[in-house]
Parts: sequence; C-alpha cells; structure tokens
Amino acid sequence: MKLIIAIVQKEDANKLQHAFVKESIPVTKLSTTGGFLSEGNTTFMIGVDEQRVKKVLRIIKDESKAREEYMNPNMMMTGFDVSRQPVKITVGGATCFVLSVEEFKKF
Ligand code: 2BA
Repeated sequence: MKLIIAIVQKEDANKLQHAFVKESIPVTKLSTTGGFLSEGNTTFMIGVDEQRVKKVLRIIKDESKAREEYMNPNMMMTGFDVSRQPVKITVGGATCFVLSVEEFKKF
C-alpha cells in the first residue's frame, strides 16, 4: 500500500475531491498553510493499493492548475527592506509525495 500526500491550491480542492469520490478513492482532506506564502492550501491524504497510484496521480494532475501570484517581499522575509516591488511566483499545480505504508489497520 502507498500513501499519497498531495498539496493543492484551495481553488482546485473541491473539484479534486469530487473526482476522488466519483472514482471511489478514499481521501482525507486537510486545511493547510503554505510555509512560504502563508496562504491557505489543501492537503489530501490518500491511501491506495500500489496499482492505483498512477491513476490517482493522473487525477491530481488533471484537476490541479498552476497559477501566478504576486507577493510583496517584506522585512521579515528579506532581512532588510531592499525592495517593495511585488515578486511574481508560480504556485502549483500540485506537490505530491508517494510514501510506502508499512502497516494499514482499521479498527
Ligand atoms: P508555499 O510554501 O506557500 O509556496 C508557494 C509557492 O512559492 C511555491 O509553489 C513556490 O513557487 C514558491 N516558493 C516556495 N518556497 C520558496 C522559496 N524558498 N523561494 C522562492 N519561492 C518559493 P509550489 O512549489 O507549487 O508549492 C505550493 C505549496 O506546496 C507550498 O506553498 C507548500 O505548502 C507545498 N510544498 C511545496 N514543496 C513542498 C515540500 N518540498 N515539502 C512540503 N510542502 C511543500
């Protein structure tokens, strides 16, 4: 068994959740925050058999879009106030980790 951890933008989360439900893929959805932008994103935990990993990753890829955002560098991030120009950042589509599961139990 594998555990897929997928971090997606919150704009894509509902569509992705519906796609998982449609395909009977069990997921847990967590509200999370990106460490760099401090903006809300969504993390899905998906436990599946190895044979379904490719399919799950395909669904995530299809439903997750990359988006451009602008952030204002501030003193906290740069250490000193060298620039107030907004910086363009490309966020996403999805950041995925695929982990091997040692044991899986339901009680
Ligand atoms: P954030 O940490 O808020 O990062 C948002 C976007 O900011 C990133 O998009 C990336 O384009 C940029 N970014 C992040 N750290 C940076 C840095 N030190 N310098 C310059 N730009 C930086 P993504 O790479 O698509 O990541 C989207 C979200 O996925 C991240 O939100 C974070 O929540 C998660 N993530 C990405 N890589 C991760 C990793 N290796 N481990 C854990 N979570 C990760």
